[in-house]
Amino acid sequence: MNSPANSSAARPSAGPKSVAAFQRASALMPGGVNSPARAFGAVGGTPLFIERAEGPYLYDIDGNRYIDYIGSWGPMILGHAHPEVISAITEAAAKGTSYGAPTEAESRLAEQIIEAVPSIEKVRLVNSGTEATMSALRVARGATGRKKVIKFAGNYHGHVDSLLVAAGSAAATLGAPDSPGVTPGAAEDTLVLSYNDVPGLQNAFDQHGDDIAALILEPVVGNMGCVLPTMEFLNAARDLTSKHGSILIFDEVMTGFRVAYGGAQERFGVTPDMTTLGKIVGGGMPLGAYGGRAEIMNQVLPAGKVFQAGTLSGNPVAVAAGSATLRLLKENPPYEQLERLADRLADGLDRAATSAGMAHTVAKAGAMLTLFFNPEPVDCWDVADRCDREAFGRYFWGLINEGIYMPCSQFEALFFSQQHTEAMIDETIGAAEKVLKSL
Ligand code: HOZ
Repeated sequence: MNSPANSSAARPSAGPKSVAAFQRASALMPGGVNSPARAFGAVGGTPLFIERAEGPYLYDIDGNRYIDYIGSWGPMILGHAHPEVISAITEAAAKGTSYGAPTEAESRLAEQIIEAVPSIEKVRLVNSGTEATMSALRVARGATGRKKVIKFAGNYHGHVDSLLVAAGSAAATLGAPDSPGVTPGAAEDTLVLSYNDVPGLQNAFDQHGDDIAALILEPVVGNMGCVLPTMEFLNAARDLTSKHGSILIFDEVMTGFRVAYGGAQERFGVTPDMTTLGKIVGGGMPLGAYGGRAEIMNQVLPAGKVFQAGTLSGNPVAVAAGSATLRLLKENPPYEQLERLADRLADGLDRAATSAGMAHTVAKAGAMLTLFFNPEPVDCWDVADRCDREAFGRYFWGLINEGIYMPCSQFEALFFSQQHTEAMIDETIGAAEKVLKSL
């Protein structure tokens, strides 16, 4: 790769333009960013300021090019600036960017979602994954008339008050899994359990079964690194919620249209009652969705009484991006190719870490993957929490220096796109070999 990022001089931090941009931003915005995950808090140093992105690459304002393994934290499965998505966006924008009135395009996207996701018979479009999970919980509580919700430590469902307890993602990364500002009242009906702990789940239902409105989980966790569920755990979640009349919600904001076109529920053959979506469903624009069985979704106003609304919900530009993305994924499914590349990357990182004598494990599902700096198989937050964060930070910056942009936290899965090639994966493995040996 012919880029300054690959020059032999070690660059311990961002380039001078990013450093200056971050100083300016820090005076204007809290921590210099509009979302904490991107602030490099867990790896130290200054975040890279991005000028543009194309296909599998990010370009920073200092003129460096990187193979991108965050893909905007999930949405960019087709690669950045896919020509057909960009033309759908520009065509829609030329007709006006927001109407506050229904469009036929919303029904097209709704049909695409319903056709793809096994659990969804009816869907509501919103603006983000956070909005989707917040709304799904309200509907579940409204539909059941119950208050309690089960979530799992290290799972992250956006910054919804009642779910911002033992949260993963930036909340875990930056040491604020239970945010100040979340009142005890908001969180008192949230039961936090350990992921993959079937006896713990059984016990919670034995004690509180008839009070539990919903159980929400990431069916592959992306927010404590990539953590896989056991089938026993998913089946227990399905059986216990059915038995107790609780609503099972799969948060597929990360996994939807990524680990399979129909998400983790298609991949594992376990169908929840409700599903939340974000990221890929918006094709890189701000769009989320929640849906489920018709009888549940018919509780939502104006069909039912559970209130949820939004001026920009079903926004025509976001809908155009999402709809084009789903169409392209359906017409030309990249999933087998992504799976092959994930195998290649996982094997290569495993070999690189082994030959560097670095204690590690690798976990993956489709085009999401994590190299954990921990020799134990990571199956829940307590194990994830024991990873060597300091080694991860040095690995991260070493790779940046090699032109590889990984997630800036041990507790975020990496994502790649259909524009990534075997040669890029091999280049990444080569860079990881070099960096890991130097740690
Ligand atoms: N919530 C995203 C990661 N799990 C990060 C969003 C961002 O900072 O851009």
